[in-house]
Amino acid sequence: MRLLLAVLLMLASTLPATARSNRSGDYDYLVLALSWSPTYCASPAGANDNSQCAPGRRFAFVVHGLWPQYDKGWPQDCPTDESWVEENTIRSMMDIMPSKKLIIHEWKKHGTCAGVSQLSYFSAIRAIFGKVRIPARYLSPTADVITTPDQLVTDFVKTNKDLNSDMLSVQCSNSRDRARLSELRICLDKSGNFAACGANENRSCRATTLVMPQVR
Ligand code: U2P
Repeated sequence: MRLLLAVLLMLASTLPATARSNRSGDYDYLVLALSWSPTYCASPAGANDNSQCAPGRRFAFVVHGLWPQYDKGWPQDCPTDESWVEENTIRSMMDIMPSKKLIIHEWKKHGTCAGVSQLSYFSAIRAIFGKVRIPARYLSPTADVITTPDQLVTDFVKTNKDLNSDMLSVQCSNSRDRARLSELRICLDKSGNFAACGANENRSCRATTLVMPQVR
């Protein structure tokens, strides 16, 4: 009997995050994922993405998404009666989230789990992105920025008085020595205040040199 219980507990700990509930609004904290657009645009996916990557689209940090998170794992694709995203809503977000497909995808996968209406979800993205101060050197670099993951975090902490290093997670390509920044994740509590990240953000970039390709 005890063995059966132990096996069941072990199995439960390996179930996907969505096993917890997938009920909209049931989550522990939020992540604002900021993508470094030039890295994305240099990737095969970016090559086909005109709205974000066509010549002259000089995006730097853009919003990837606002993600409700469990302490470990996250809910996704929660039931919704707002599955349609209006053209107006999409247009209103394109300046900070410059891809129609992404906007729709992020609402369906993550926004539906946030426990708020679609309009409130996109308003929250704008409000939270608006309060993150991007350090000047990352606003629109015209040459590649060569830095380190720690330096990137330090710069954000210095520029944002309410941010600490445990509230940020740097994501990069796999390489251990020289890697490109793919995104910076910023953690928040359920009220939208910057807060310490959970286990999902433990795997921060380990590269010794972090390259942030210049805006195009
Ligand atoms: O990291 C690769 C992709 O996994 C999804 N992801 C990652 C971390 C997390 O906390 N939550 C999450 O959903 C993202 O998928 P997307 O939203 O792009 O479909 C991320 O791109």
